[in-house]
Formats: sequence, structure tokens, C-alpha cells
Amino acid sequence: MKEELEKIREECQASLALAKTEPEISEIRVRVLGRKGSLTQLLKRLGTLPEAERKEIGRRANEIKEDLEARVEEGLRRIQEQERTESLERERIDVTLPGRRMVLGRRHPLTQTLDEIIHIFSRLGFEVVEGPEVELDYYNFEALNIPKGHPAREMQATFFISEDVVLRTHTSPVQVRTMEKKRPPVRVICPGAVYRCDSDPTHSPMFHQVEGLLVDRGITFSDLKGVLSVFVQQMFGRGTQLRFRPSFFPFTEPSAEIDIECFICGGKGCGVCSNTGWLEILGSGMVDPAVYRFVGYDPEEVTGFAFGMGIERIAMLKYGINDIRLFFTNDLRFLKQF
Ligand code: 2NL
Repeated sequence: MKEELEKIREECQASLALAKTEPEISEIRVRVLGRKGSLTQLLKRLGTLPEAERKEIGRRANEIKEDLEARVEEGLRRIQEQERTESLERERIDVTLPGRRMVLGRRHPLTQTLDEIIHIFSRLGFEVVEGPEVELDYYNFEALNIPKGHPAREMQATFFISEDVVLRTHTSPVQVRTMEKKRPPVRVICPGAVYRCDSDPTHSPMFHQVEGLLVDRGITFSDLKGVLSVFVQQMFGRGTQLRFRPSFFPFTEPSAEIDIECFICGGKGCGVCSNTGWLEILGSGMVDPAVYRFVGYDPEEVTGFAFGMGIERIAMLKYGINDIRLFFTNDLRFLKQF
């Protein structure tokens, strides 16, 4: 039994020295030290030996068992260590390689223009209000002093959803709804998408407007001139010349369109201003008393002014863009310029 024991030890040590993988070592562990392993079986047979031999061989057998167990553990550790080193080598990262450039997004030129407009009017005490794009005929036309059969309805080329529901053609209905809900003083600007059945390089069937409304006791045309002059100076630069030109809207009386000095040619006349030296940028006027009656305000008590402008038009003038469709095709070569 003594020779048998030494043979097991030698064979096991030799196999362990050759083993290169975890399964190989596990196999040796099972074969020698497992429940049915050669060494375990041998230990079981110790009882059959005479007492003197049993003591000596038993001690030696336990010594070998402990030694082999330690070698198995050591072998496993060695292989794990080796696998770790190999995987670190395989997954090596070259920290000196140049990084990938991050593509930064940016705000759409229309959003930039609108944010600028909102910023200016916020500082003048105006509050931003939004409303529905699918609107009742009543709010889009009727309450703005545009009754059925009025030529302005034809002019506007409206998208009808049904007999009395339309895609709003301006954001004025938001102001009408605001006046229905709130007593004066009212100071609001209403930005948003509007729709008109119209399409060419300067007209899109969907575009954006900002309208403003200020109603209180004792508001006059001077307030309109003051507020809109401040807006023009801040939007287009201090010292920008502007003029108020008589105009007509069904919902304001009197009405005025505001032109600024053409900043392309400095007022000399060029293609952008059609040789007039002036650029039309917004429409405005004193709110017509008829509108007040629709919302339950007393025209003897309050007065106010309103104005409206196309955001695309302002952005096209400001950045020298000649085709409105560029705003909506989302070509990155265009958008990256802002
Ligand atoms: C333009 C002209 C304008 C208004 C909009 C308005 C709204 C109410 C009452 C009275 Cl609730 N007026 N809005 C007034 C004058 C002109 O817009 O050229 N827009 C692009």
C-alpha cells in the first residue's frame, strides 16, 4: 500500500505539472481526491492494515492528501492569473488614440429668432400664452371682426376642417381666448404655428407667428409706437430707422405697418427691399372696439394695441435666407450655419 500511495502522489504531481486549463485540473482533483478518487479509496482501505503499519501509512497518506490539495489550489490560482493576464493583453486600450469628436446639436434658427423676440417682450412685461392650432371659425374670424362673407376670409386662403373648424390662420384667436378669461390689464405675446393654403419660395403652408396684445385703461397709439420702437432697436440694432405706414386690418383701427431701413443696402435700394430702401417687418394697430364687444370688454373703458409678425420672415431678413422651405427640410448643411 505504501508503494501504491507514492505512485498516486507521483502520478498526480506529474499530471498537475502538465495541466494547462481549469477543466484539466478539476478532472485530476476528481480522479484523485474526489469521493471515488484513488487516494480517497486508498484511505478507506487503511482499516484493513495491521495497527503499526496503519499509523505510519495513515500519517503519510494525510500528508500527501494535504500536499495534493494545496497543489490543486495552487494550479487553479496559476491558471486564473494567467487567464487574467491574457485577457488584459487582449483588451488592451490605447489611451493615446485621438478621441471621437462629439457632434453638438443646436437650436433651430426659427427657435433662436423666436427666443430673441420672447426675451425682448418679456423684459417689457409681456407674458407668453399658447393656444390650439385647430380652432373654431368663431375665434379665428368672427370674434376678430371678420364676419362670414368678409373679403379677408377669401384673402386668407384657409384650410377648413369642417364648416366651422379651421387650422388657425394667425395666432390672434389665442389673444381672443385670453381676453375672454382675463380682465385688463392684459399684456401677452402668442407665438405658434399657423396655416395658410399658400406655397412658394417665400410662403409655406405652415409657418410661425408671434402676435402681441396690450389692453389697459388709457393705452394710446404712442404706447404702440414706444413698445414697437424698443422692439426694433433691440432686435435689429440700436439706431435702426423705422417708419409707421398706414394700413388696414379688420381687427384694428387705426392700423399701421412697420418698416425698417433695409440693412442690406442701408436704405439705398436693392433686390432684398425691391429698391424701396425699406423692409416690412410687422403689422399693428389699435384694437378695434368691435373685438372688445365680442370678449365682453367695455370699449369706453379700455383701449389697447396689437401687432403680429411672421417669425420666418424676420429670420429670413436677419440671416439673409432667400427660400422659406430651407427652415423645414432639416438639411444639416443649412442648420449648421446658425
Ligand atoms: C401681420 C399683422 C396683426 C393683430 C395682428 C390682433 C389681435 C387681436 C386684436 C387685434 Cl386679438 N389685433 N392682432 C393686429 C394687427 C396686425 O398682424 O402682418 N401679421 C403677420
